[in-house]
Amino acid sequence: MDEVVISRAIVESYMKDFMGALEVDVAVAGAGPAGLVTAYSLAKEGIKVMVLERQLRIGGGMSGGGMMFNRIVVQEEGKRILDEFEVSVEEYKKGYYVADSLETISTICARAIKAGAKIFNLINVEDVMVREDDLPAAQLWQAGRITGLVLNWSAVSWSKLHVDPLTVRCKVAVDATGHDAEVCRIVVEKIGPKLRTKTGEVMGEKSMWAERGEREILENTREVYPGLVVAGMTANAVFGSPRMGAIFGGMLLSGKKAARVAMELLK
Ligand code: 48F
Repeated sequence: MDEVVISRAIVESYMKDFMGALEVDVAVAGAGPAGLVTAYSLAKEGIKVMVLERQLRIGGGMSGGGMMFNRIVVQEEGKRILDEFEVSVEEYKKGYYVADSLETISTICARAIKAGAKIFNLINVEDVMVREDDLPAAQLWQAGRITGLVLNWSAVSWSKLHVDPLTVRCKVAVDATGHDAEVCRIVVEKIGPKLRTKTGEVMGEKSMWAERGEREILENTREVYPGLVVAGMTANAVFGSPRMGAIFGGMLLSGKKAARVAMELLK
């Protein structure tokens, strides 16, 4: 075996995918359960989608289950999605189903990749691109739309190096960065309080309330700024809804809805 051939294979194969992903229909920030289900649902419809994940591992909070017990609970609607992914699920009590969090997240990730989603780990989304060709620059920040995500290697931000980023152009961006709603916070910081929330800002998630959190997440999964859709815990954080803890049906359902919203916007 030739080490240089191994190196060429890795770099060429990666670059082919990365170059192909620089202009996509949908760019998703965050490879937690919501982002991965969004990516899977879009890719299986033939939509060009890429996912950017800051960490080495994918899966966000799902692998840790509840308090590091690596199990998740889903309700009836969530179970139907796990059945679709062929993840093993056990009924614990009527209306409560339990699954292995590692089996769940690794299966969803594998299915997303097989469906054609391109997932890049160790890349941090640090800014957005905003454009509106017909507008004078002074009005751009009032009425522009998100046209891309700005990225850098996670290692660059972790080591606080000053290295300029690169950019991905997309027709729709999805913020699936979890509790911190990072892309939405960037929009507020750089563009102002222009989100479609009561305050225009990220309202912040409320204390644990599984029933309400799971119910409200679907309503909250929508376009929050032109060209920017929120999915998963970000949706509840942005609209000021409760967190729901280790019940994960809402994340899966939100991922599916985010894909539907993105497809509408692509039309
Ligand atoms: O946190 P995360 O799992 O979000 P989610 O998909 O699911 C939430 C649940 O895990 C759980 C819950 C369920 O009841 O409340 O918390 O909404 O996944 C978010 C992913 O986004 C990555 C982060 O590393 C994680 O894997 N991420 C966050 N900020 C960035 C990012 C960023 N700026 N750039 C790239 N990735």
